[in-house]
Amino acid sequence: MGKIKRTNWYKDAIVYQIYPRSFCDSNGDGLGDIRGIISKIDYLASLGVNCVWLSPIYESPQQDNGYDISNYYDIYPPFGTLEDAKEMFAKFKEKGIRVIMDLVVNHTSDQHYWFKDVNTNPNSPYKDFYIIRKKVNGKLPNKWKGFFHEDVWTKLDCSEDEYYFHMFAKTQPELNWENPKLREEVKKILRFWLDLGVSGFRCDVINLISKDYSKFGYGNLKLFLKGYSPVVDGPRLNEYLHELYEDVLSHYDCMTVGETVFGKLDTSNQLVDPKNEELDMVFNMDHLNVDAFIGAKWFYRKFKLKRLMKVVNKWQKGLVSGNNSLFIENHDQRRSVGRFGTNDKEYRVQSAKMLAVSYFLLKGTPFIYQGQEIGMTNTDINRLEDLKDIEALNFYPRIDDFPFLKKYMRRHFFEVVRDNARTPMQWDDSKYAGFSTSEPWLKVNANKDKINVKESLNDPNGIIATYKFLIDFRKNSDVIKHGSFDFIVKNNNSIFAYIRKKNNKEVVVISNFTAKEKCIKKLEKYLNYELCYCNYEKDLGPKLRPYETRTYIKN
Ligand code: TEU
Repeated sequence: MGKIKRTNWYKDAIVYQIYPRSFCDSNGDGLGDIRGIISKIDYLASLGVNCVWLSPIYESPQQDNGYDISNYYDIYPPFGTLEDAKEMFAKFKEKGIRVIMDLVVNHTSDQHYWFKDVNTNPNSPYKDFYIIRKKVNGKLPNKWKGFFHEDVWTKLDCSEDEYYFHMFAKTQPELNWENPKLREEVKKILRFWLDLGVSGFRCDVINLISKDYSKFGYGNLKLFLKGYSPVVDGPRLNEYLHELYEDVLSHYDCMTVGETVFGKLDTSNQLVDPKNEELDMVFNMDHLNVDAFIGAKWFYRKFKLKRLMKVVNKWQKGLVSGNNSLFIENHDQRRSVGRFGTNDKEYRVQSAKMLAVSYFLLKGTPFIYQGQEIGMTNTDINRLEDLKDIEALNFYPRIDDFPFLKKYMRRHFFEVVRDNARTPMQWDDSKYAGFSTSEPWLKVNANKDKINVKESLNDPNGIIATYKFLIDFRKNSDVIKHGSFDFIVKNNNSIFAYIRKKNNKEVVVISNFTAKEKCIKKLEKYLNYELCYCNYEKDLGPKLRPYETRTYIKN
């Protein structure tokens, strides 16, 4: 198949992220599955989204919920079969919804046959697929801890002095992209799924695939303080991604969005600059670090709107392609309601709508994470034994390493764990929230009685209605799709207000990020524009009520 002219459809995409194990369980085993997803396609179509991103559905021992793949060419059996997946792709297509798959190729599972062979066979032909080092004078290159707080080196079973490298769990051995044979294998995986009809990939920790081995001697502290520079944005990153583009991606009308951890604006600009032909978009996390010290969520700090505005301004203005990925939630983050200064109790509904409007009309491609559209909240789990996520379970005992902070860190621990985003989708108020007929793998939130899809759909003023409005508005607005961006209130800790402009048309968003009334008299000029959305009824004076948001247009 030759190269084709890409339509860049992703610029008009509205993406919904599905976390399959928590979305919908069709066979009552407590785990979501593909047939469950199929049963909800009409619902997704009714929202108006035109693309879904599926978190991994591949065969996997699920040590990291599928981000540890043991076979890239088949489905995790409890989720279904490859035939089910094909049927799902076809049904999404019928509804005009594209599917992008999660692509996890920085590491495999330790149960992948390549690694199993390497681990047991000293002469394995796959040895060079992984990053293996021998101890020299009894020493490894470094003593780093990885992202999941484990030693990054683990000994191979078949050797006394050879170790493999992993930034995540020891069950996630890191792949060696320097090896051209490995890169050919990755291309095969991409082609396989693209040929089955998927429209692209969300590329997991993609800026980790090239590493700077010359810095592998860095001390522990240096790794952290230097933003993990030996392992992120390595010297051959652009080259590898261009190779994938040239050999595979340019032959399909597809899109890629790369998750870039500790990604910086200048490196992101290289990745998404269309002339470089690497990625289409990146998921940058700067805005998620506004309530964490030094980018580490365990070091929780109070939210300040000013910090968020600074980051939003930087990326809205600074990305060369002009195409940001817009997101406030995903499967690794706690829920947005109750975060970013908002309130998940008495002002939950207003907060959820306000956040929705505030990010959705920025410049870029919006992503919605399952449950966000009904304002799902953080988990009510408060016992360690009820958590499932490897990251949290590994980290908890390490809190003791921070004697001065441990009290503080324990207090905020449950608030920041990834399981917050992973509780079962709340479809209705039945025992297991309509997610399953038996006990789910992770506890359903008790608030499913009032926070669920059925309830929200029945309410003309429900949060879903706001998302439907936003999706529709976006699809039909040239200003939102292609207009410029500017904040109209600067450096403020309460009001988040911006203007989008194209030709003579304008869209203005004004949001109150606090629970207090705020005067917006100085924005009077815009208050005379045509109001097209407000999350309160009537009475639109020059004062914003708690978490109020308004959208005005000038045509
Ligand atoms: O996440 C990358 C990543 O760095 C996260 O582990 C992040 O540091 C953490 O979640 C913040 O709390 C991706 C996937 O999104 C995540 O689910 C996987 O666990 C991880 O890669 C490994 O594949």
